[in-house]
Amino acid sequence: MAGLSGALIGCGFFAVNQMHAWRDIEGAAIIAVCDRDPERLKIVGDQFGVTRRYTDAAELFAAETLDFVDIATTVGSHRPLVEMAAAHGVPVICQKPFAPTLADAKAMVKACADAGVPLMVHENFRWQSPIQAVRAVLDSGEIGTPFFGRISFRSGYDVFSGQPYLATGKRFIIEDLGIHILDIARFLLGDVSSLTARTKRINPAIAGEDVATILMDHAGGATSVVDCSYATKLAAEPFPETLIELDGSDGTIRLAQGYRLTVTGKSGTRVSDVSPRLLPWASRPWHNIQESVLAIQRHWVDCLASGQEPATSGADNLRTFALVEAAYAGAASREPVQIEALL
Ligand code: NAD
Ligand code: 89V
Repeated sequence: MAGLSGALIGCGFFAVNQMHAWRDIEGAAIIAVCDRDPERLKIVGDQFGVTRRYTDAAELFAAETLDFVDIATTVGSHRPLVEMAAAHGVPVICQKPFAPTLADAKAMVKACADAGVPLMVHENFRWQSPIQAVRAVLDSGEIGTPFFGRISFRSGYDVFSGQPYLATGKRFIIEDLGIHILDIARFLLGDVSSLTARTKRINPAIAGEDVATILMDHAGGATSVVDCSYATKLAAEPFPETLIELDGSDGTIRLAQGYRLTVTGKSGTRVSDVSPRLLPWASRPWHNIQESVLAIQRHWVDCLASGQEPATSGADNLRTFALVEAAYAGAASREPVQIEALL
């Protein structure tokens, strides 16, 4: 395959991981970078040897011939940038959270569909190798039909030092982190028909909620609990591990802290270590997330080559995003929320 030429927009905290991953991927290269902050532009441009640099995305699109653009800015700029990419006919990856509201997200999906350009949301948590290992066990039929799931992320890790904006938004844990955990629940147990949610703010120094508990009915018949907290101080900090319990008609799956996978099923009990690889540029404890960045970006390149729709396409992500909106609405009303009504 001839190499794809891409551009990165947004050279902040997380984009550095995306740039490392692009360097590891054959068949694609970042040939231009853009950030409205000249200092960030210089840091990332220098670190990765990219000399074509822009402080204005409109100038980038006007000047470059691109096979794709990778948008790694924060949520407020996602809609204008995705629509700009669509207007230029450039396939686009957009970081999560995809948009500020579901209405914006729907408009972005429509803009790309109307322009005929592929759109993938950088929803990378389902690409973590331990999560893929759980999905592989489910697909093998070893535990039969799942009827219960608990997908849990509870931590006391200081995410605010690396991402200060997380402390200031009215919405916090569901929009930023819960969105990943809700997506994992969909990935493992299928689409959701209704949910009930409760939230709390424990840390007085932040504006949004830092605890969320969500009970979901899946269309396929399973029930799940998604629980997230950044107010949970534990003896051994699990950040950024997602812990999973699945009960099926023929057995159980447990993904426990330390990436320990226990499967009890038709052929007995098996315990394995499903730790992610520590890539040469990665650092603990982020290596789990960093490995998934490489995996999702490889998937994008494969999809562009084959014409296949990405697993976390814009259209797919509307179904995850609807769960975020529903969780906030349900926490406010204390009533169950029907998901189809939002889509
Ligand atoms: P950041 O604030 O460190 O970086 C964002 C960068 O985008 C900044 O340098 C800013 O100047 C630039 N920017 C903003 N608007 C722009 C515009 N219109 N044109 C050009 N540049 C613009 O933020 P971050 O922590 O790197 O987060 C970026 C995104 O990545 C967020 O949406 C966040 O939720 C997401 N994120 C995802 C993961 C994950 O695992 N998927 C992890 C962390 C962050
Ligand atoms: O993955 C993320 O979106 C990050 C973090 C893991 C810190 O929540 O913001």
